[in-house]
Amino acid sequence: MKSAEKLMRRALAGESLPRPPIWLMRQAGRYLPEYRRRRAEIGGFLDLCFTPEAAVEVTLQPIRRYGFDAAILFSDILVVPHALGQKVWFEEGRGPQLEALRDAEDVARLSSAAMHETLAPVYETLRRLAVELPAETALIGFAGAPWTVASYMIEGGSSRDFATAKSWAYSRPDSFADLISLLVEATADYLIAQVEAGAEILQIFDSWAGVWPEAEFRRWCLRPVAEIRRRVAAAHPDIPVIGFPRGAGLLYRDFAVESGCEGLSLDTTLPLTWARDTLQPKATLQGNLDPLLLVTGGDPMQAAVRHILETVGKGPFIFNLGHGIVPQTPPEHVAQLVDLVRG
Ligand code: 1CP
Repeated sequence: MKSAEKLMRRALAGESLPRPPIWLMRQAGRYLPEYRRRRAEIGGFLDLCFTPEAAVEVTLQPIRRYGFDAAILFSDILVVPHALGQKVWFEEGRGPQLEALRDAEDVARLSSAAMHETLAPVYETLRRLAVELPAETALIGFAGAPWTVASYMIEGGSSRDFATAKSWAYSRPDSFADLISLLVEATADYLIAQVEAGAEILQIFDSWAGVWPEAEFRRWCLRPVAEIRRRVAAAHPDIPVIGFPRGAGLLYRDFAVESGCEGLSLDTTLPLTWARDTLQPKATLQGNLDPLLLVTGGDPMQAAVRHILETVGKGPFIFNLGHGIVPQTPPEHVAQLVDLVRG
């Protein structure tokens, strides 16, 4: 099947479909026993990302089980800092850890010179997926947005309040801007290379976009993503991009108008009638079931799914969660969700 004919691509082209396509953020991962087995065999998380045979396998696991309309490349947003020369490691149960950047000199030491070489296994994974996926399944490539990736680079891992990264941006905006520019350039090149390896759709995850006041949201989230989107379009005008400015609230509207993204992934908290009236005329919506309702299952999940389908399901729309699947999700609930949406 040609890319443009796949349900995901039709939805992103603005078509309203009789039933919405469905895929789930973090659809590969720890809630699946077959993922945990493969992960235990291979050892390190980055080894899993950089071993094409294994990364292809875990990408395909949820496709085999549930027949989602899209497969998302198995990798992580933090392969970019790794490829720029920063030390990144994953410890069981602790999440990602990085050797934190402290100042302008640390930023100046980063380099994209070896990036494509380091990321070559990711491109190989995409090439193999493009061959192995079922004909109707779209292949999604992705990257983190500059701000979200920068937050991990400065905080040295996950953060509750982003105090170190935000303070740097407020007190030393010039060196912070240098880091964001480097990430804009590297991320655009990385996404373009993913398309050349077979990605048919791209998603840009700005998971921590919701922590900024308006002016800083525009400067550090919206403008960098719009610049990446512009560069990808210049190289590959036919590839749609889904933006995910999680937590941006009313600023989702500015993002819809100015980012250039065809798709808008809605977080769990965004009011759906507002999204339908304000955002859906401008972009294909994706979302936004609470991942914890997928853990709960049963009537509460069914009622929420019905509400989403009734409000924004007429399209253009892609069914998804409002954030990634959590590890305690029962795999049977995912099967029930897929039946319900396709029902
Ligand atoms: O132990 C393990 O097996 C590692 C758990 C894990 C997995 C399965 C991590 C570490 N990353 C991933 C895969 C991953 N990460 C994918 C591909 C799988 C899929 O979607 O099916 C994708 C798209 C991501 C993206 C990602 N990584 C984001 C953006 C989306 C989001 O959830 O907000 C972020 C913020 C990360 C950082 C990261 N990597 C890993 C973890 C546990 C985290 C989150 C840490 C935190 O909450 O701060």
